[in-house]
Amino acid sequence: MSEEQRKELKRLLLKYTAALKTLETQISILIQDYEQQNNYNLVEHVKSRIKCLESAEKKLVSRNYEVTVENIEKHVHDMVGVRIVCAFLSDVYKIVEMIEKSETIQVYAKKDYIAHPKESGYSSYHLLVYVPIYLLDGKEMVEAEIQIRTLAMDFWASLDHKIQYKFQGSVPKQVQDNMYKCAIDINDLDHKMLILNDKMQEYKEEKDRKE
Ligand code: 0O2
Repeated sequence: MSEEQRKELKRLLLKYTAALKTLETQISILIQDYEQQNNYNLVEHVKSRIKCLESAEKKLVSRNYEVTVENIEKHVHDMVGVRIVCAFLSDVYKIVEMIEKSETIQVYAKKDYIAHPKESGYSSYHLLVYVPIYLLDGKEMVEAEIQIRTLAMDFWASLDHKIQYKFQGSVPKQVQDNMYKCAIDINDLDHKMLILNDKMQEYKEEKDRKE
């Protein structure tokens, strides 16, 4: 890598760091505000990261792009990533709505892998967004990806990541099929838990009315 490219990369990483900080702060404020207004905590936990250069390189190579700093910025849309994990399916859509209303975070694409799971069985809601950052030269919008999923979806995706997703080569069909079946079970559990929670909410409201 030339000195020029090294400088470019350093600056790009600074932009990603700034975007990640802005995104984390904004999301945290939105969650707290929602909790204050609704007396309900929408989120179990939030995880964030800047994609490592090795993964970014792999992504570029897999898509037949030359590995350059320019191509990372242009073609790797999830260099800045935040994952929001919540309890119930309905929470996912409330979080999406909350982020869409934000004036700081600009949503430019939505991928609903809950309504339309991937072939593997992967289920989550992805928002592709722009986040404003302010450097010496002024304002810039930086791309980021927000993944929103339930605890159950997160359990499946985290294990899938270890079992097959990152495996370089072809995964035995039996493993693929069984992972898919587990995803169906996970989806089933999410629906059952949602129904149980709704029932419990109704029960509590009824009880409060009577008292
Ligand atoms: P990692 O290591 O998790 O970061 P784009 O990224 O928008 O150019 P792409 O790759 O089609 O295009 O985006 P997609 O599929 O909408 O989202 C990619 C991310 O979703 C992945 O990032 C994973 O985090 C997650 N994902 C997608 N499919 C699966 C799956 O089958 N299993 C698991 N566990 N996660 C999945 P990375 O960069 O591929 O990986």
